[in-house]
Amino acid sequence: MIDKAPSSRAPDDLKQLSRDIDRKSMMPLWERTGGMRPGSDCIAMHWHYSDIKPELLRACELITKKQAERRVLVLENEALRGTTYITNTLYAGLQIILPGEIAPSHRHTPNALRFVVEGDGAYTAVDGERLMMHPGDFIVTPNWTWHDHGNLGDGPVVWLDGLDSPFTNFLGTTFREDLTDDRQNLFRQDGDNAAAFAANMLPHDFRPASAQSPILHYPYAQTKKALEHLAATTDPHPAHGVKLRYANPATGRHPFSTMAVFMQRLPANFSGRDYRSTEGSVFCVVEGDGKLIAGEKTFEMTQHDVAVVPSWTAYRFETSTAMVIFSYSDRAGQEALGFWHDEDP
Ligand code: GTQ
Repeated sequence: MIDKAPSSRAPDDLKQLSRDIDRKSMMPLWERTGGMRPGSDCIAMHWHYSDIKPELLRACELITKKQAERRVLVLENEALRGTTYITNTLYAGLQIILPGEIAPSHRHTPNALRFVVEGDGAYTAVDGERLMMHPGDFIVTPNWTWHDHGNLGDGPVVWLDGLDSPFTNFLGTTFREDLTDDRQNLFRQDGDNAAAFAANMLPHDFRPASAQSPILHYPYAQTKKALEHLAATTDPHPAHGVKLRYANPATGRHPFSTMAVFMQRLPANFSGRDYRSTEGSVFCVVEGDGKLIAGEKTFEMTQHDVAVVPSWTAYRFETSTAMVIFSYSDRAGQEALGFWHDEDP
């Protein structure tokens, strides 16, 4: 009989087995605690812009853009200190550039997004074209495209960098390269990219070469107009208000293979329903004030504040004024791999 009852010696023998196999880099699965469940060790967190901004300005006095290459304060999840990650799959940092400065050109395999927080007159050059940045704009830096930043204005400009570097690190696929010149050759005219891809048309012979959006710049002026129109003519979703997803026109899907990107508008005095999904999300307040209640925590959010809600943590919004909130998440990657799941009661 194979399935006979263990003898009285069994508990000691079992412990001995665990010790012996440990030396051989093995472990008994039956001793694993926790088991299989959604979510991660990451925690929901909130960064007040009033805490971030003074430190960015302090960094401006202490290190030049050239020395720093990118003058960025990285928002790290408390559960992931030392990694540069805000969730297991996402990076977030706030970058500041002063008038006249240049952030030298480089390229890397992680995809990057810029969300312009404050200031005017800066540009990011991507793939041979200069894109002027205005507050509320969302800009795509597809992986392996050369990019450098500059500030032609007369005040500091701050934006949020969102990267999928945890994906490339996890997969062992992180490469980067510096350009010898600080500035890349601008072989395209201003407006070329928008003319070819952002007029609800595509060049007739366009064949997507990658999963990233061919549109590089999604101006806030357009996004705001759409949100306001929908807010005036439709009922808000009970959890999300009016929420739009930035689309890749070549696929109808997300602007990146990994990151989904959104802008939502919540009306004044909104009391949102709880929602959770397997995606981890980074939120940045564009306009207005309100609460983000994530799990047991309540964050009093105001303009330019950033918050993170990790996978499978239930959250909801309560507003005082109307609020506009930008966000990005790893939903695109989860959907592509067939793992995304949500709970919308
Ligand atoms: O501006 O190219 O926050 O390469 C991290 C890595 C910004 C950038 C970051 C980067 C950049």
